[in-house]
Amino acid sequence: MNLSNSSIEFTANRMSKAQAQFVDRELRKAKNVDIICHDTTDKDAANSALAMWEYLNNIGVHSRIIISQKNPKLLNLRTYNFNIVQSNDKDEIEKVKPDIAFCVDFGSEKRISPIVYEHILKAPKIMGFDHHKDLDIAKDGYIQFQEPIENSQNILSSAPFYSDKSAKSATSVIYRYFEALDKKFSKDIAYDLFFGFISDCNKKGLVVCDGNKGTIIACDELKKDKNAYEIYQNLRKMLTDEDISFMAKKIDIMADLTDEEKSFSDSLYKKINFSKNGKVAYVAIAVDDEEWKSLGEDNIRTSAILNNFRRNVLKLYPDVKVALVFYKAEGAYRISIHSKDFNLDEFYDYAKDNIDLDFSLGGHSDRGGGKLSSLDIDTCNGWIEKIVDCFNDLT
Ligand SMILES: [Mn+2]
Repeated sequence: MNLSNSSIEFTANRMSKAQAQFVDRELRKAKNVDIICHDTTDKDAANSALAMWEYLNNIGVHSRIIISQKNPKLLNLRTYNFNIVQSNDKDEIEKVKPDIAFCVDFGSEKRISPIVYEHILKAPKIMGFDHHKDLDIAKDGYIQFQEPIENSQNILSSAPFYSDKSAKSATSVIYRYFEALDKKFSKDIAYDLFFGFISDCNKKGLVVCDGNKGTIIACDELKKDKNAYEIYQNLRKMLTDEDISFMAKKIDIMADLTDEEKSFSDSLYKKINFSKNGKVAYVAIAVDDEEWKSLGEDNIRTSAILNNFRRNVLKLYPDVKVALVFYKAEGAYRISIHSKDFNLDEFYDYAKDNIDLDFSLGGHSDRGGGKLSSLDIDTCNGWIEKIVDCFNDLT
C-alpha cells in the first residue's frame, strides 16, 4: 500500500515530509538506538516500540527495547524476536550506550524509573514519538502538531521529538511518520500500529472490542474524528479477520476473566467510597492487599479490570464526575483516574500546588494517573485523603 496515494487532507495531524525526513536522517546516522517504553508498559507503548524496532532493523540500525512489564507475554505482541531489556535491569541497560534514546508514548520523566531516566540522559540525542502533552524529557523544544506547519525552517531547528496531542495513540504518530516519508510498510508493522491504536481507543471507549464475537467496531466518536478514523481504516484494510479476532480477544480481557479475576472485579463495586460532595467515587486497594498480590499486582489484566471499573462507575452514577483507583505497582503507590464533564488538567496543577508530598500526576484531560513514591501505609492514606479533597474542592 502506498500511503502517498491515499486521499489524506492536509491537517495538523499530518507530519510534514521535512519533519519526517529529519527524524529519518537522525535514525539512519545512529549505530545503536534504545527504544524506551513507559512504566507499566501498555500495548500502545509496546507496539510503538515494536514497529520502530522493525523499521530500524529494516534500515540496518541495531536497537533494543526497554520495557517495564515483568511478563511482556501479557502484552500479546506479534513477536518477541527482538532485543528486550527489563527497565529494572540496570546492568543490562548500561551494557549499551545508545546514540539515540527514542521514547515512545511518553515524554515525561515521571513515567519512567530513575534508572531509565539516567540512561536516557546519557544518550547524545533524545528523540521520540508521543501523544501526551508533558514533554519534559525533550528539554530543548519539540514540535506539537496543533496547527498546520508551514515554515520548515522552524521545524528543522527544533529537537526531533514529536507529540501530537490529538492523536489517539503513539502508534498513530508513527503511522503519520511512515506516511510522510512515503514509505510502504509491511503488514507486520500495520499489525503493530493497529494493535496499539485499538488498545488506546478501547481505554477511551472509542471502539468496542468483543472478545466473544472476535470483532472490533469503531464508535461514532471515533468516526467523527476524521484523522483518527482515517488511520483506523487504512490500517484495518491491511489486516485479516483473524488478526482482528485475535486482537479483540486480547483487548477484551473482561470477556475472558478467570474466577479469581471475576471475584476481584466484583469486589471493587462493594468497596466504593464517595467524596463529601458525592462527585468523586474511589476505591483504595491497600498496599498489603493479598488479593491484589495474588493476581500479580499491576499488569495488563488487572489494569484492564480497574480501567473497566472506573468507566463503569462514571456510567452507573450520574452525579459522579471522577472515578479513582489507588493501588500498589512497581514499588510505588499509584492512582488511575477517569473523568466525565471535568477537565483533569485543572486537577493536575491544583494537586501539585496543594499537596505537600513527593508524587507525580499527569496524562490526558479525561484520564490520567500518577504515583506517590512511598509505600508507607499512613503516607499513602494521607495522599488518598488529600487527592479526594482536591477533587472535592474542584468539582
Ligand atoms: Mn498511548
